[in-house]
Amino acid sequence: MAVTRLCCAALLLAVCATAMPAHGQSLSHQGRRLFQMGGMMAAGPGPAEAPAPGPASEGMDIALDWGFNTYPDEEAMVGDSVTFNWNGGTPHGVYRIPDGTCPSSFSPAPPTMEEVGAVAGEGSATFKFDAPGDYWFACQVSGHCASGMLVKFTVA
Ligand SMILES: [Cu+2]
Repeated sequence: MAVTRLCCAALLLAVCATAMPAHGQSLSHQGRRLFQMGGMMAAGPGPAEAPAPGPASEGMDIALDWGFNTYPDEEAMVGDSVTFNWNGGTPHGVYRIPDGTCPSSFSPAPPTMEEVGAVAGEGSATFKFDAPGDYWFACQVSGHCASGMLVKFTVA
């Protein structure tokens, strides 16, 4: 997409320069501006390149800084998702657990007990709520759940 835009800008520059040679000075000025715009689009890894957010019915993403915090209960709608982000160097992960009790060990038992994000020094893990109900998530690193890495979502 970005490359296509850049080509369009370059093509437009060429067409303008060819079609109206009498005003070469100002056109080359405009052409340069167009080219710069194209370059900005090509270089933009940020918001300009991100897909447009969909309608509300497609759900929103709730971002959580995942660490040794105390998390208030959260609410979400079916179709929403939560994204846990951590990069503090302390290894963390994300595990869905059946209830608000920190498990003594973390091993998969779908659907209410499953790994959402593997343990890593930094990471990002997303879980999408596809049904109403209560969802709990905890960090599966030993002791972290008891230290506050536990959050409840009520999904309607
Ligand atoms: Cu942790």
